[in-house]
Amino acid sequence: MKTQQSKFRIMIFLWIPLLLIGSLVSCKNGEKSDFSHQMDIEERVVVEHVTLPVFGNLVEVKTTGMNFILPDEIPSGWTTFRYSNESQLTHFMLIDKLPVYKGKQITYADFEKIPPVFIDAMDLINSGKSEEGFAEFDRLPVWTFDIIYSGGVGLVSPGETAQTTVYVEPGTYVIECYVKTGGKFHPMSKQLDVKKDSSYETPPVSTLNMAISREGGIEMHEAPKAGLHTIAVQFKDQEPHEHFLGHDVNLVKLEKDTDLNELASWMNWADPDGLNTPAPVKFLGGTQEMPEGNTAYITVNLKPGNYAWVAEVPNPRSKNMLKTFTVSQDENGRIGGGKD
Ligand SMILES: [Cu+2]
Repeated sequence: MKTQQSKFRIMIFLWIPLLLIGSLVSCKNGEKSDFSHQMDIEERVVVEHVTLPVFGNLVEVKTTGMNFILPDEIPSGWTTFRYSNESQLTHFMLIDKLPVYKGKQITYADFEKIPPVFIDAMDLINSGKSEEGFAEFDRLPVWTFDIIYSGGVGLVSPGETAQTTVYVEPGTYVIECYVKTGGKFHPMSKQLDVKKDSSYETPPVSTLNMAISREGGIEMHEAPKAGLHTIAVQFKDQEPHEHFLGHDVNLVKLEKDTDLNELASWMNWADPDGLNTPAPVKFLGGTQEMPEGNTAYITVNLKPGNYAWVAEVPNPRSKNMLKTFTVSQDENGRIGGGKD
């Protein structure tokens, strides 16, 4: 724990000059299989005329304002989170597994002490007091660094529905989103209890494979064609980046006027303009960060067009974590990597 805290402080120290510079400048692979062979489909739903398969237990999550609407308790095992954003703002749903600290289960009430620290820190950073802002993080409870980020659905734009399947262990969880409105983190969270169950142990079946790591960035060697895909995202490693969080994968629909540099800088919460709504692009889900060795499954119906995968990290392009690609009707889909 002490080591982690020291590392955290060192990272803050190293990171402050980067923030100041930034402020000055900008003030494992699954197996291929046909869907007909899936054993775990329990329910199907029609989304834009396509049936999305469900793997394991289906948990429907809805946002209608600054809220998460979902059951208070779900069974453990493979779980498909289908997240409908019916609000006017971009959100995501990150699944935090709360730790047991000194023999005591950390609760939702304990968790609620964290967002105000980030809000106060960001206020100071936004007013140019970066050093004071980062000093605020000393107020974080020590167990903050034992929270396990356990996947979830990536950024989802207003009016969109996205679906991601992850394995959830029994435990006490919080679902959260820390996108900003008016420069302030929402905050937006809900307690979720996961009870031990053995009904959902069959892993999803993927049609495409992706890996993400510090060394290779986002790697996806098969070009997706238009249609329904379940993409296995393997977290080959996981370590905090400059913003103290690990890497994740978000799907972006690119338009002719999309500015990839603007998108890249938006992906860093510590940038005063980062993660602030409205988002500069349309987000179509993805997976939140998971510990090394885990695999999340993104199920998406891809229409022809231009897209990007992007991680919510500072400077994603330099880390090969902003990858453009084209989805075509024919065999000519291609993966790109740095289109301007
Ligand atoms: Cu949100």
